[in-house]
Amino acid sequence: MKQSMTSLFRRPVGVILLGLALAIGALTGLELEARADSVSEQADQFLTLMNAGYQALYRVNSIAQWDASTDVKPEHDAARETAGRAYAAFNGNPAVITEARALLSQSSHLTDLQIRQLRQVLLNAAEGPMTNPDLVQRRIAVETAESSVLNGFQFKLEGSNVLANDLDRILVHSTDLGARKAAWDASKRTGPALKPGLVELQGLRNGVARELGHSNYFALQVAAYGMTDAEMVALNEGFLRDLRPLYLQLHTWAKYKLAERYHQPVPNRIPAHWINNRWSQEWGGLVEAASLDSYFTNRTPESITKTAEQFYVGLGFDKLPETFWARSDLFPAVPGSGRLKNSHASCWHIDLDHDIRSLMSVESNPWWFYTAHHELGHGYYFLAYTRPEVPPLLRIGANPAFHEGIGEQIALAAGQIPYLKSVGVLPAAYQEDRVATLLETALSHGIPFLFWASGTMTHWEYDLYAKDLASSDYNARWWKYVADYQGVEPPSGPGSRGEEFCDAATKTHIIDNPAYYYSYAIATVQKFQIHDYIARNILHQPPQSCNYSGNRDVGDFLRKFLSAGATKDWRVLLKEATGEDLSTRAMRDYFQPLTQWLEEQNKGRKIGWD
Ligand code: X8Z
Ligand code: ZN
Repeated sequence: MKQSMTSLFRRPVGVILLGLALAIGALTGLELEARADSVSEQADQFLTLMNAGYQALYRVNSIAQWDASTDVKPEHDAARETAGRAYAAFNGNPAVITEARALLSQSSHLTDLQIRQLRQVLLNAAEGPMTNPDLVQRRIAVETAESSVLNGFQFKLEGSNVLANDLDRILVHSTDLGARKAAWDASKRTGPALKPGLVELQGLRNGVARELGHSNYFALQVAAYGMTDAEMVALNEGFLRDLRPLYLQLHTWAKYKLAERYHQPVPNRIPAHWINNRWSQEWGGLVEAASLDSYFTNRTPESITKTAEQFYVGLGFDKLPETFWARSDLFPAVPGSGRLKNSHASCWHIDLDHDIRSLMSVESNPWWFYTAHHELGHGYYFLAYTRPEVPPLLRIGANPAFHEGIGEQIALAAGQIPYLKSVGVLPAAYQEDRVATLLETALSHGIPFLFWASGTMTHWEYDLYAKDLASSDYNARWWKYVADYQGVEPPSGPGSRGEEFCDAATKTHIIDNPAYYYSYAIATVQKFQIHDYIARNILHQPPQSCNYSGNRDVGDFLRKFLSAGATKDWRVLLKEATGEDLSTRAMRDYFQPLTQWLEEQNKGRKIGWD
């Protein structure tokens, strides 16, 4: 997802700036206090103003960021920076902070909805507190410059320009280890270009968070869950503890399989370029009997996004607004067009109303099929909570993991064989190999992903912000976690990725969506819980092989918690929806049939890497 903000230079410049000036002027006076005859009325007046200013500037900021991400050029970067400053000038205004704090100190006179909005005002302020304008402006400038480097990076392979999709294609299909290593190496070249900015951002982001009393930037992000940073790390470690036995079996099976594929001795840890993903975060494509590649070769990229929309429409959701199709940027930039765009998929709630857009580079293959369903999940969540009962300040997920989880869960459902047959992606005669499907699901969007997300990403970013990780240790720490949590090593062996590289910075989120990645881990756990509930209690079908297609009861069930946005506590929403607290129970149940099969396959093999 993209929480964002822009085009101050397009239409509404005068209106926005005038409104902004009036709003700030109004806040700095004490008129509010004089006029309001009760705390609650005072809060209502303040929140009316905040919601209006926030929504207007959110839109301005989003459009500037959208332009900068879809067409990288200096004038778009300049507009993004200016819009970012205007957004911070309003949301981080010291008068806003003082007023929100004063109101919250009298919370016994406030409603739950008012308290939630006021807390959100303070979280928004903490991203750009104008109690320290210099810090905020430097953060915005460095983030703009870093995104520009990342989004405009020209990958090269043997001297030729290539796109990220081209590198991914080699990692997915090539069996030539030399070509695989070249693609992997090429994908890591953004790291050194991004490292100096990341070093600056480490200090600037922590500085910004500390300005309003958060202990570090990681803690500020985790505050969206109502948790401390240490609690978040402990939650993620719990996931890893629960799933470690299954991961060790999968890791063992995978390394034997890969050694056979590449005619190599079986390694202890898996060399990163043997795996189909630049960061070894997903291990798809290892199970030939479950490969769906051939069923996508005759489809168009357009049909991929339309099929994804159809999934949601079948559950009773509206078609996407016409503006979604007119304004989104869904396909790779045309080679030679000179346009460079962000290659990472995202979905944007531009105006916190009905202007929703997705930025993707869709090609016709199973990975983009999955990702299109993921992105539209964000889009349908935006639309579900865009209603008068949910004020703009609370038009966000119940927590960030809810936002990631919905599309993840729909993508899980859209990958199930009975569904794929019912919509004609697979022929009616397709014979499912149940173990193969389950193994592919575990490898591609389940278990290794958690060891990357809860393990490597969460721990490295925790160290970066909460432990002020020294820049001389960035890469060593990165590969220590890759080795310890994922059981993966660099292509040229341990110790071959010195500090002249910065492999963490090659991951989009480290630059663009910092201290957020545990949200995907929680989303992964939660998607199995919600899917489990739907399969057992609404569809009465096995969770591993079911079909949501056309089921309005499933749509009604989802809409109930999606439409709440952040007006309710996420723990309450999850419990109300599934009857359970957050737990790996459903995930373990889902893959339970694999355990015995894996143990048989791995008989006599050394399990794990230590
Ligand atoms: O970043 C994403 C989405 C955008 S919200 C495509 N995902 C994570 C990643 O690519 O690393 C989806 C799953 C994990
Ligand atoms: Zn997402």
